[in-house]
Amino acid sequence: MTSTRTESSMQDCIFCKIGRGDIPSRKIYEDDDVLAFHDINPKAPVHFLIIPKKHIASLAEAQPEDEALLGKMLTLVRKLALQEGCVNGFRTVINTGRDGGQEVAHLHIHVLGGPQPWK
Ligand code: IU
Repeated sequence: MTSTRTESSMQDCIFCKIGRGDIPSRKIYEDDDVLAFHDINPKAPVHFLIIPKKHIASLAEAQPEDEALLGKMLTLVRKLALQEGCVNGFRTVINTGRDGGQEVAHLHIHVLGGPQPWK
């Protein structure tokens, strides 16, 4: 992808806008690299998303230089799941591409939890 295309994707990308704070979200965690916020259409009692602030379209687009960022996001899963009360476990999902059911073209980790039944 050329830098021009990357820049236009970032301008249009709804999760980039959420990451910049241009669109409000129910944040549960933020630092310079990462934002976590409640999913607008929760599929479980707890359902939040962890996104990189950097525009990465999907897991399939992640590059070797993103390794530390991906590790940070995965490490945050447990910490934030516990913070949100998922003491008996949680589910993590990363939908990737059209056949993976990805609807928003900005990498995100779904974290779902809370007392069953919900699955
Ligand atoms: P998917 O993995 O791309 O299919 O999931 C996208 C998720 O993003 C989905 O669960 C939406 O409810 C959620 N979402 C959101 O939380 N806020 C938004 O403004 C939009 C989508 I657009």
